[in-house]
Amino acid sequence: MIREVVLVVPNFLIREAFGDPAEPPLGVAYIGAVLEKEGYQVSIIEANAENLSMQEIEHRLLTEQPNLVGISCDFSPLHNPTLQIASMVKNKLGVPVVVGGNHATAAAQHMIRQADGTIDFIARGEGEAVLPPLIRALQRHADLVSVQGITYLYDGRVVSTPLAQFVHDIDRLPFPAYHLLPMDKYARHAIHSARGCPFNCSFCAAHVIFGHRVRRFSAERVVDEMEYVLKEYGRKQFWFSDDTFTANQAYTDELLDVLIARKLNLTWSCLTRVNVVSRDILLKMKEAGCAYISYGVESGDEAMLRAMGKGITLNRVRETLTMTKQCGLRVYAFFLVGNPGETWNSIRNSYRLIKQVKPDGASFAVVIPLPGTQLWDKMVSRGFIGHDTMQWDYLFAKLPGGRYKDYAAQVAAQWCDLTANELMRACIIGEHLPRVGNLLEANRSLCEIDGVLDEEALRGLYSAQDVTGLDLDVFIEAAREYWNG
Ligand code: B12
Ligand code: SF4
Repeated sequence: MIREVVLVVPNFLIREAFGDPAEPPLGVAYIGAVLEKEGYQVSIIEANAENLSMQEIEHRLLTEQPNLVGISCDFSPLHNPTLQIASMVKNKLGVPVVVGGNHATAAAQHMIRQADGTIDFIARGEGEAVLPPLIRALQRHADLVSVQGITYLYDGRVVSTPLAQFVHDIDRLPFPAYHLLPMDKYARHAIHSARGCPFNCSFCAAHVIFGHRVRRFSAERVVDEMEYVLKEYGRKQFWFSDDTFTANQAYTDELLDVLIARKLNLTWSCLTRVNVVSRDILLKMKEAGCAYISYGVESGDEAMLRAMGKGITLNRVRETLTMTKQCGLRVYAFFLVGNPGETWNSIRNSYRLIKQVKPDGASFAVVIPLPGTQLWDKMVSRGFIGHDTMQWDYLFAKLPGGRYKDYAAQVAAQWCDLTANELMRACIIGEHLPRVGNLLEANRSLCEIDGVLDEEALRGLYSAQDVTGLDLDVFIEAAREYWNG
């Protein structure tokens, strides 16, 4: 009889790069809420927020003695930690193990084989649609082929049943089970106003779980949830972690009206694209408490944007970023380097774009071929990568001081015109460009002699300013790129 379920979020082990976890994991929180509604006793071991070691996770599991364990493998770097936890659960508790999440869904066939019996099921797609029917089938000893969205081993063969339907009316989902999470560990609160993104960028895996059709929560419900989190947990800062927050501007408009009318006095931020905002929406976002917008710009090179299937033009990028700043919102621009076709010249075009539009901040990352993306399929077919060769453990994003671990760069260097070192260097310089550019602009008369950048003066500027976390050589190189761009 399955009555008690424990959901485990493995430790991301990326504190060095990101600091403490900023926001709660919504996936397991939704699943927990749905299972509780069906009468199960649920707890969540949030090993990431609580920074738990494998031994500590094991200790918690042995104390809880659940009848079923679910593990969240949303991110590819969690591939091995997930297998380790599954193996420990099988050996120590011997109860059914179900793994779900973005990476598990896209890599289901490979993962179930590799787990060699320690994972019983991979639940593909939205957990709310798969886990409850799976548990019911297990209780009744029913034929598993009737459960949609699962992958399992049967007689040594991998069986994958057809995907379950998307949750049709997401408004009927309960609020995420925040009470099961260590809420005091998060700096800000993540919330979703919709699921799905209609675009199809070659490097992006967001569609693996939510697909391309946008399903929205009602505006009232989203603001009710924000109010609930404010009252219960005192949270005043939110991040809409929707794939593309303004994908449906008519809906965003409605949501903003409700936010403004409720006068909750919250600040928030979101992630979106340059081609789905207008001046009116931006002004209203400001009025509703939006502090900054992160735009997926990806590149300042028109050919690279086309190659990524990004569906935006540089003109539109310039126009939107400028307009956003004019509307009183801060702007962050996300860039990727290392897509097929990347050269130093295309990277310089990204730097030029930064010089032109002056975002408040820029994030540069080496592209990772994620299972389920067009980039992944293409590079597997060209023989550069495969499930057996990817070393997911080495993929953690960044190290302190803006230095990058080099694995993603080594992988990407196989198909673009740059070495791994050059790709990493490109990211470090790009990330510092807005700050160095500002310093340079403010001290232009000091640093320029007859139209030429004076490197001696630059060194003086470096020692006179607070440039914490920035090496002198990066400062000089970024200043040169900015000056010559
Ligand atoms: C918020 C977010 C983050 C936050 C995480 C916050 C947190 N505490 O979870 C931060 C900023 C830390 C982050 C970091 C990274 N992220 Co991120 N992130 C997201 C984002 C935007 C939203 C995730 C979310 O909340 N979804 C909402 C919930 C409801 O959905 P869900 O998590 O998918 O959960 C559902 C299902 O997956 C499933 N499910 C999940 N767990 C389980 C468990 C069980 C037992 C079952 C049955 C089902 C199940 O059911 C859930 C409910 O429907 C997604 C984009 C997206 N659309 O998913 C990218 C995304 C998940 N991130 C991605 C990546 C690549 C990363 C990084 C590797 C980036 C980097 N280079 O550093 C790091 C990974 C960190 C690490 N572990 O090493 C990829 C993941 C793909 C992949 N194969 O790895 C995504 C899909 C983005 C993309 N464009 O491709 N990320
Ligand atoms: S990168 Fe952003 S816009 Fe492109 S498909 Fe992914 S979520 Fe949608």
